[in-house]
Amino acid sequence: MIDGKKVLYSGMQATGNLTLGNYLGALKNWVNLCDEYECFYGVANMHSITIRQDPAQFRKHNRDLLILYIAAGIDPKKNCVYYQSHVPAHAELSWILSCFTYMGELNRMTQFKDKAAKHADNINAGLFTYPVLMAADILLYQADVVPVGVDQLQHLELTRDIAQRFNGVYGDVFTIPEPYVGKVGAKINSLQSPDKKMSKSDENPNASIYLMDDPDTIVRKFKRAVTDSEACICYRDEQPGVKNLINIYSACTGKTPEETVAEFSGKGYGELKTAVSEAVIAVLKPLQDEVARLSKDKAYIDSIIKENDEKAAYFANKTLRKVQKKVGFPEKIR
Ligand code: AQP
Repeated sequence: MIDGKKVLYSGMQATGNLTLGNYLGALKNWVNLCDEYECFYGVANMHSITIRQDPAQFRKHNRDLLILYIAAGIDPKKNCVYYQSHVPAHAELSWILSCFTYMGELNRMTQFKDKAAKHADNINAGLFTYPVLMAADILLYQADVVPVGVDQLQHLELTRDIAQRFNGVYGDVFTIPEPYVGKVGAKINSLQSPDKKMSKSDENPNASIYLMDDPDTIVRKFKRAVTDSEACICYRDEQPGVKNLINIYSACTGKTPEETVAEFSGKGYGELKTAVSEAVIAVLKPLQDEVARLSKDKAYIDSIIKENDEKAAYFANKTLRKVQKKVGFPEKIR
């Protein structure tokens, strides 16, 4: 608890330009949680280097992501948006927690198996211990809740196990985090392989709508979106491409999938694609304008980075010092 509010932690990796999936599935909902919780939203850049990044591009993606958090509506004066790499306590706690995590537990993580298969030429130790760093992120801020997609539930379970194990030895040091069970965001799939999720690191640019795509690009990508030969606007698993378009339209307009199906009854895929493009453009335009405005204000963004780094470090160091004391590290002479 901070000032009577429960603490919420989440983050995104700066692994590329954000997609519509990141926005509708996560960021849009994060904004709605800002009043109810004391939120810490990290730019998870230490996680990002488990996959090779081009330094110049990576630096830009870091800043763009932080600006997007603010442009989307997270008030950086009330909540905390910060770079994970600016708070060394993440790395320090991660090391300590790795001594409370078993190899067998990490071996069971499905995301490691998936990412190792995808990046067979770079199966580094960081990819393997990624869940321990994620546990440190969450536990440093004594988070009560963590909004996670289904793909991250296993990591959150492990975080809880590590925290309970540590508390079992040393007393109540960590708050045991719960998955956030409010309204979850839409799951958006690839426009080219609609059985896979839309991903910012997808190599095919036509598979994803990027948040900064201009209207012509958005229209073109939806025109090329994979559908099927059923010629029916139905919401069912057998038609993953059409189902995905309905999900996107519904998430952008606030309608239910059933209402969307009724609206397009008897119409063709072309009409659906045009309407989806328009709905997406309408959602992204104000966001893009705000990003453009904030990007020009270097002094403001720099001041936010400094302030929020300090805020994050204050809470993180409090937990870290407690942990260091519990395990028996000698106190620093000040
Ligand atoms: N397609 C999606 N639909 C709904 N939600 C999504 N998220 C990601 N893709 C979709 C949510 O966005 C947040 C960002 O998570 P992340 O940056 O830590 O990485 P990720 O989940 O692995 O996202 P990407 O875009 O697929 O990144 P890469 O390509 O780097 O692996 C999370 O809350 C996630 O659920």
